[in-house]
Parts: sequence; C-alpha cells; structure tokens
Amino acid sequence: MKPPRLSGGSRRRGRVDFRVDSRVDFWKANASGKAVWVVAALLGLSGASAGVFGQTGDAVEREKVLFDCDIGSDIDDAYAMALLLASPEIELVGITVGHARTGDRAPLALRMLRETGLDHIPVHVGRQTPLVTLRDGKPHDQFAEAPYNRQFHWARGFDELEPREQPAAEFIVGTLAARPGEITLLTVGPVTNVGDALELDPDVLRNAKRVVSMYGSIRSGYNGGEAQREWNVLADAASSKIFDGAVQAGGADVVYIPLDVTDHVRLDADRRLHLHMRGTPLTDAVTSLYSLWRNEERDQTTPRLFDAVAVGYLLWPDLFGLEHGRVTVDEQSMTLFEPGAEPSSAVALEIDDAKFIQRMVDRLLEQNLSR
Ligand SMILES: [Ca+2]
Repeated sequence: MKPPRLSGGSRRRGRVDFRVDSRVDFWKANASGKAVWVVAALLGLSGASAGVFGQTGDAVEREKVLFDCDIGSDIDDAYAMALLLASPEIELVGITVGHARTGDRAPLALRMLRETGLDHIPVHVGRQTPLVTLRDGKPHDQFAEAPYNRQFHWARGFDELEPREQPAAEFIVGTLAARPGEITLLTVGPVTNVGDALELDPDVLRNAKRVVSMYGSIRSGYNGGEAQREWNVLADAASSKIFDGAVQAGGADVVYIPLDVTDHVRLDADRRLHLHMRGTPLTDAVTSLYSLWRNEERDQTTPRLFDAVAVGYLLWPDLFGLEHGRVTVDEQSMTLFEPGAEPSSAVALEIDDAKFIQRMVDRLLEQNLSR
C-alpha cells in the first residue's frame, strides 16, 4: 500500500523557524541556495516584492525541485523555468535537459540562470535522441538528426556558464538518493532522462518526495478534442514504457498534469504585452525566446502554457482539482485512467486557469532578478 496520495493543497510546505534578518536580500538568499527564505526581510525590499511575499510574516520551507525539461522546442518550457526562478517557495536543486539536440538546450537554461544571478544551479545534459514531432496525432521520426531550433540562437556561443559533466540521468539518481523523500522531480518533457535514471536504478523514483509530470491526456486532448497521444508520452515511447513500469510497480508517487488542465491555458496578447515589455533580465529572456519561437512556429501566436501549469501545481495546488486512480500507458502511447484503482496516482483534471494565469503573470512582473 502506498502512502496517501496528494490532493489539492494536502501537502502544503511546513513552517519552520522564524527569523528576522533585515540584511537578508531575498534574491541573494535564493542564489545561495538556503533552505529558508524570510518574508519579513522582504518588507524592506521593493514594494512589488513585499506585495507578493510579505503577507504573512512567516518563514516558509522552500520546496526542493529537480526540473527536467526540453527547453528550446515549444515555448512553454521557458515560461515554466521563468516561473520556477521567480518563485521564492521553490529551491531549484538542478536542471536536466532532454530530447533531441540536448547539447543546444543546455545553454538556454544556463544563460537564463546567468542573466538572473542564479549561476549556482547546476544544469546537466541528457543524451541526444531523434526528434519526434506531432502531426495528425501520430508520432513521426521527422528528423534523424534534429534541426537547429530558432530558440537555440538566443544562447548560441554563450560560454559564461557550462553544463556539468555528469550526465542528466546520473545526476537525477545521485541527487534524489542524497536527500531521500525531500525532492520533487518535475518533468515537463519526454521522459528520456527519467527512463535512463530508472535503467541505472530501478528504485530511483522511490527516493523522490513525489514526481510531478506534465504528461498524458486523460479525458481531453489538444484543442479540446478527445483524449489522444500526448507529445511527452509518445516522443520517447521506450522511456515512457520504462516510466510506466515503475509506476505500475508502485515505485513512484506521481501527480499527472495532463492536457486536460494545460492545453487550453494560454497567454493572450494583452498578458504577453505586460510581460514582454516589463524589461527585467528574466522577462527579457522569455521575450527573446518567444520572439524566436514565434518566428519558427508561424502558425502559432499564443503560447499554450502546458509546462508552466505544472509549475503552477507546485505553487498553487488550491487551483487544481485532482482525481486518484491508476494511470497506464498503452502500446499506442495513450494514457488510460481507472479512477480508484491501484496503484493510485493523482491526476489533475480541473484548473482555475484564469487565476493561474493572473498569478503567473503577477509573479513574473513582480520579480527583479538580476546578475
Ligand atoms: Ca516541455
């Protein structure tokens, strides 16, 4: 029997010792990786920061997150990473990049960290894979060698920070094992790095506090249609099968953030205007990546915030409605859900998307991260 599953708001971060240190600059505290941030200290900072973080006067334990992403393809990974960096509730213990040209994805994450003064966060690179694209609901190995995505230009030649030598899968295994039960593994791309980590250590996910994954399609698919193969599941079917094996063996405490609560969550033109004109290093990074993505994806203007929604679940579980049951992946990369069945996972099937977008935009507007 596995431990009780998550439900919205059921696992709030606990409170820890309250300290007041007026000399603490929160963002520098964040950069030093301290486990506690002090809201009271923020009252002496900008009104914007105090407005967001200064409501309670309590010190809050930060949630340790290992972020596995495929930044550089769709634009939502960039918004997700920005939201993670801008959120004092989160302690980002590391970033792993996966899928296709992984060596070109890492500099995007590294430059965003550099621009925001968060150089200490390690970035680890997963193995390269073929690029799989979604056309008509079917996977296509369109490129044996993946193309150079437009977004890669933003960090082309960037060498102020380097990715770590340790491969992504080894980093996941070692990091989770070093702090069993403490770290949330957040995956927002194909699960190649997770699959590789499971190959190294079949019990690796038991060491996670939980796994939160933008993954699957339960009752609705893209553009509000019927459930279908979700890209993160089908883009690396072999790794998805390994991940599914660990879940079915009861070896992973998973919260699924499927298309049902992500595909319709979009950043409209008015919100983009606010965000992209803000002019901080973080919003400028996102704006540049949006520009390049927009240039590449000529038929798309409005970002769908799939991955940022998964971050939103960590920050604001009160905005989500969950159901619990068994999630399996079939041979066609469909995610099937049996409510109430074991092994039980949590599946997000409802979201207050208006509040999520408001909170996300506010969070990105009110940060002042810089080198
Ligand atoms: Ca992604």
